[in-house]
Parts: sequence; structure tokens; C-alpha cells
Amino acid sequence: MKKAQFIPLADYQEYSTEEMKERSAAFYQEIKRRRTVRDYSAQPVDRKVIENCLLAAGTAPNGANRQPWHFVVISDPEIKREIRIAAEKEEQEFYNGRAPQEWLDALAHLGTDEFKPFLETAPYLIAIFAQSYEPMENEKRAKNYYVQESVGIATGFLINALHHSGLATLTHTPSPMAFLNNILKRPKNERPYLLLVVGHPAEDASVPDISKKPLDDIATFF
Ligand code: IYR
Repeated sequence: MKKAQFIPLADYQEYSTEEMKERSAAFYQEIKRRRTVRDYSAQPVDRKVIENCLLAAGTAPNGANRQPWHFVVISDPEIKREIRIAAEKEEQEFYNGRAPQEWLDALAHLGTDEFKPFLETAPYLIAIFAQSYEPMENEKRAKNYYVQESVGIATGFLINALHHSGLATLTHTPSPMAFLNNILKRPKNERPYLLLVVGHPAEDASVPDISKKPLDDIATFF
């Protein structure tokens, strides 16, 4: 067991109320421009941008600081193709039988279907894995905590960082996603969490005409 060791909170930045109002409003304006994009251009993206965004994701709060995530960044066209073929196979079944009608009805306004060309067009796919435990010597396992929450928060940080850098993303969840372990050679303790598509939008990209709920609907103040 490791003993707690503390250091001063040196990096905390304090702002006046006025500055806080401005900063929070500016952040909202910035983040509300984010849209889930399904049409990508092949325009390349410097790997350093992706690296910075992954470092940002890795700062996320998480259970017992176990950082139970692994990010696999794919730019290799052959691997992207393999992923597209495997994902479209699952999606084909999803859209043509596996998904209950109620689910298909809920998706109808997004115009999604089983064809996933963006898995090949976009310059990067980031496969996010959740580590349910850490393997140790003699087949022992060190348990991780709040894995889904931790990886969800890190993924949120990542999407935010990519958006802030000027990139579009798509959170893609082909189901089931076990094929990602095989293609990307990830170990048994890792479960695919989601597949993030990253790049510049195509010039003629369009997005569904949808809106977000107003504050009164999403929050209650006592
Ligand atoms: N995974 C499928 C279906 C899908 C499900 C939800 I919930 C969405 O918000 C969007 C799509 C697909 O990617 O098409």
C-alpha cells in the first residue's frame, strides 16, 4: 500500500466573478459549435495535434488514478479498411434485424445507416479501450474502479480537445465491437469503449437539423 503524499496546489488559477462569467460564456459558445460529423475529407492532420489531444484526455479524473484507458490511433489505410469491413458487417445486421423497431425509429432523424465510408476517408480513427483490470504476475489481477465513468470522462476530454484544435469527430459504436481487439491486437483485459473518427469535415458536409434541450430541461437548482 502506497502512503499519501501531498504537494501544494500550485497550478490553480483564480478569476474574478466578471472573468468567470466571460470565460464560461465563451466556453459555451465554443463547445456549442461542436457537431457530430459523418462526412470527412482526406485532408491530413499533423500527428502532434492528436498527441496533444491524447495528453489532454489522459488528464481526466478517474477511479483511484488507475487511468484505465488505452487509445489506439489508426492512420494506416489497410487497418482502417479492415475496421470498416468488420464494422459494416455488424451494422448490416443491426440495421436489418438485430435492432428493435423502436431503436430504428429513434435513429431515423439522424439518417444513419449501415454504410460507414468515413472509417476509411477520415485521416484518423482512435479506438478507445477500457481496462477492466490490470494483469499482474501469476495470473493475478489488480482491480480498476469506476472504469466506465473514467473512460467516459477521458473520452469527453478528448472530444473537447479535438474540437478545440479545429477537428471534427464522430463517436461511433458498432455493436458488438470485439473485432477491434483482434484487429488491433489488444489484450483480454481491455474492452473496446468506442471508436472515435477524427478529421476535417468534407467541404459539402451536412449535419442533421437537431437542437439541444434548454437549461430548464436539463438542470434543476435548489
Ligand atoms: N451504432 C449504429 C447505430 C447508432 C446508434 C446510436 I444510439 C446513434 O446515436 C447513432 C447510430 C451506427 O453507428 O450506425
